[in-house]
Amino acid sequence: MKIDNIENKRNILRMLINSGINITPPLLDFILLLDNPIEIINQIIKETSFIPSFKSHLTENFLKKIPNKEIKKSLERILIKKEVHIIEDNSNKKGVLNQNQICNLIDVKKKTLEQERKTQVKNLEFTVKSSILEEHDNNNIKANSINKDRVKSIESTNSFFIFKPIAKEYSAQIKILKDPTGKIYTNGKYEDFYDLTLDKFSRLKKLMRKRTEAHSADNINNILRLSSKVAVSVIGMVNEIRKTKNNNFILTLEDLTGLVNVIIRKDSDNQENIKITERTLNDQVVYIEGTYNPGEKGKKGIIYCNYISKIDIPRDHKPNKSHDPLSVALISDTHIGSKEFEEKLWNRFIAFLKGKIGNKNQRDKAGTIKYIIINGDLVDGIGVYPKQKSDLAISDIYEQFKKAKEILSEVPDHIKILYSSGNHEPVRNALPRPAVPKKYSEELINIGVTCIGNPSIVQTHNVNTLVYHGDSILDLNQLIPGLDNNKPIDTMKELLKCRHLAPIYGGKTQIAPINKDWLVIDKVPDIFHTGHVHINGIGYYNNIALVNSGCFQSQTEFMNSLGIHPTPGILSIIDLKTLKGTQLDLKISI
Ligand code: D5M
Ligand code: FE
Ligand code: ZN
Repeated sequence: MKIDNIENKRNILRMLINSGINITPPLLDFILLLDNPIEIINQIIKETSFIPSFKSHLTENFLKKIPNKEIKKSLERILIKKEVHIIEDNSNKKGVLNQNQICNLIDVKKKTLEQERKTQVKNLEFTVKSSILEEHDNNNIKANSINKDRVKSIESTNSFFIFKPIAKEYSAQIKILKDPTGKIYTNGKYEDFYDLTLDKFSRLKKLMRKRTEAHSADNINNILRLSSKVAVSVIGMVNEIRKTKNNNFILTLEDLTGLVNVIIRKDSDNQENIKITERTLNDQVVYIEGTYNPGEKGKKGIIYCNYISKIDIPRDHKPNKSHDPLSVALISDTHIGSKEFEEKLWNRFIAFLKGKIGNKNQRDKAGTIKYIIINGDLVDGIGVYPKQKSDLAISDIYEQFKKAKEILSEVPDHIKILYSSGNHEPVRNALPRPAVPKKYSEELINIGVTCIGNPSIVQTHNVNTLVYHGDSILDLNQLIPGLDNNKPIDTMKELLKCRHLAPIYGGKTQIAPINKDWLVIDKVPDIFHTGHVHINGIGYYNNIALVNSGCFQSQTEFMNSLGIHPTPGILSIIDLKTLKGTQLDLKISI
């Protein structure tokens, strides 16, 4: 045996012992002849982690006495994938394994597979190909488009597989970095709105100044004093935006020193300027570069814009990640108490968390879930919209919470639940919202649920999630061309670009008059989680993972009248180590 084989053998034995897996010396020798034995052993370890008979008190001596049937089975599975490769390579191997042996092994595998099919024994699927779990890179993919043919493999209810969630081995690490609960008092005076706007502007201006180009932006009063054409730059809040009959845009910008008009011409050399302006709304903060043209004899001057930008998220933003192989499930809008609450889908979610459904990959994924964030509308509440009563199966708010406690008690204990308030919770509707008061949530707290306000920032295992119910998404969709309710991710990107969760006043989104603006996105999150629209989405923006968590409620009459077609039961999971997103459609097979 070659020196590197001896080293490999030691490593392999160490890996196996650490994983509690038995192997016989002949099988070990066999593996060492393969192309990449360490990789194969890694796969075996991964694949056999659910097989109870692999659990043993292992020593090297013990290894020799243990039958290796199951290891062999696992190996066959791997070999069938590698068969062509091995056969091609065989002529170069000087080891004991000949082509006949390999062919025999493959024959055995084929026969086993045949038999399995005949006896209708459902087996675990180990290939990634068969998984309905969709890994997303920088794409915004609709879960609805998941290929249904692949789905059949999800059903694998073999009772002999033990579910060992890795998340159980880690203690929860939760920090609530931002939560408005208990800090949102208002005097109820008109001046409170003024204070809020001042705070919004000064926070957003500070963020804008971090952009290198905006370092030397001037105050509006200084610009208005200019008496000749000169290049200027300014940071201002949009007081008004309109399109002229020639399809140019005129912005009225405001800062603490004055107001100035800005013209953005439709034939601007930089068409990006037009694209940004089309998506600019009142009360947003923008940075403008251009030429100031002083007005003649008492007329107001105007800035001819040649560059406009929003604060945005730095392109090279490096998100925080966890060192541990854990993940967070992001949900919202269960609407417990509503006749349309999809309890069957909820039960599938619980079964998934318990490792009772899903193929090997899906169970592995379920085992990594350490946290669940519920982003509002856990209960349907009472009196939230006209004629809601006829949509309610449980019309008492306390009873709704009792039911919530019942169903959340089913979540395995090692998973920590955070629960933030939506517009259906019994708290004030205006943003920011406090956590649900104890008189409703006491039983939830007793089972370990942490109640927080909305918006909040939650750190789980080093990763910061901005939790915002999403009330303003509908307003933006109505006002910005190209945005629509079926693509919540695009709207979430707009919110990130303007660094504000509800950039406009006066729409459906109520904002409380307080002296601090809780809706400014000061801190760039690692995960941005919204709900409310009831239509799921997953994507990325400058390395931030974006999730709109859909719902667990089917369409109500009210939604029907609004033309909203919800997508219940699509579960979004974000891996905290990689920030990769996974969507699982719980509707498909049970
Ligand atoms: O919101 C349920 C769905 O209805 C979601 O898609 C938002 C939409 N919705 C809610 N309220 C309104 C109003 N007032 N106008 C238009 N669309 C609305 P939920 O928060 O669960 O009731
Ligand atoms: Fe909702
Ligand atoms: Zn809502």
